[in-house]
Amino acid sequence: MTETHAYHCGFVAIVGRPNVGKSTLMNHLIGQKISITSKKAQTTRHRVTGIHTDDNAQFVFVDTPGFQTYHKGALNETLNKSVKDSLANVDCVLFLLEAMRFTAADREVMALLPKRTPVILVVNKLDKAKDKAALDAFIQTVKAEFPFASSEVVSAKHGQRLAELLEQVRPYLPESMPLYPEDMVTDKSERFLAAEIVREKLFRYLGEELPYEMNVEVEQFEMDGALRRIYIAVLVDKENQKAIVIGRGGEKLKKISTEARPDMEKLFDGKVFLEVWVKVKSGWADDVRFLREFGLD
Ligand code: GDP
Ligand code: K
Ligand code: MG
Repeated sequence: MTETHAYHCGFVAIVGRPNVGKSTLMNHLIGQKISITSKKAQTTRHRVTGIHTDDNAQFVFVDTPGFQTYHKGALNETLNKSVKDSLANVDCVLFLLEAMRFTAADREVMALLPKRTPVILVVNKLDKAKDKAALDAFIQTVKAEFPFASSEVVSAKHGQRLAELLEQVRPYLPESMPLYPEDMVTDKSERFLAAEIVREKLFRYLGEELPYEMNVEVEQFEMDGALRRIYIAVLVDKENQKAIVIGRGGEKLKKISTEARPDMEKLFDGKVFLEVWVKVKSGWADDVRFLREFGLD
């Protein structure tokens, strides 16, 4: 008797309160060497961020709209509904917790978990939990509060037990042809990823000094043969914030772009020329108004 192996493909949402390790998990699940080989293949009802493809299945990991804005405060009613709807439409949900920590914020996210879609409890930061018995007890406590389909303990940062996690998800992926090319790992554009890298460095080097209202904008992204020329503006509200981002003698901004460039080269698999500067938003807005008065835009 010959057996034919059907291909499977499905959507997997990664949810959890801020800092449980969702982004770290996503990065490790889709592989260390991220090289974008194709742009958006098709639009779906989901916000796709990471794709893992193997011989038998394609796992499409999605950000859930609503969770992005979660850090700004408690989820409001409308957001709750949109989160619930999007979670009901995936094939599997990964609910992330940090080992030995189960907070009010975790419970708020938990309250939005779907009842009909399988939810896997993923206890992350295994490396931080030294006491095995305490960890088991912790998992039992959490499991008592929601009918999880299964659970897995991982360390996203150290890439521990991620293969086991994929095996837990696999049975929930429906039979389907792959939706994306096999070498595609993300549907985010290079422009978007370039801005994210600069944002990450700003967070790292400004810390507490980080201006609350700050935007990172790619003003220009052009190919010059194989060289990518990327011009990025950091938009802040006030002059004094501009000084903070630039740093004494320009050291902060220099460090930010010096570190962002090699990250981009690795990600895009090619040489990058990068220029990052800081602009005060109000001045910029005034420029637009000025242009409008003269009918130039
Ligand atoms: P997100 O807000 O849920 O996307 O969380 P991040 O992925 O940004 O991670 C938040 C912090 O947790 C970062 O400092 C990560 O390095 C750290 N982190 C993520 N996974 C692990 C892990 O397995 N072990 C440890 N010790 N730290 C982790
Ligand atoms: K974070
Ligand atoms: Mg994140």
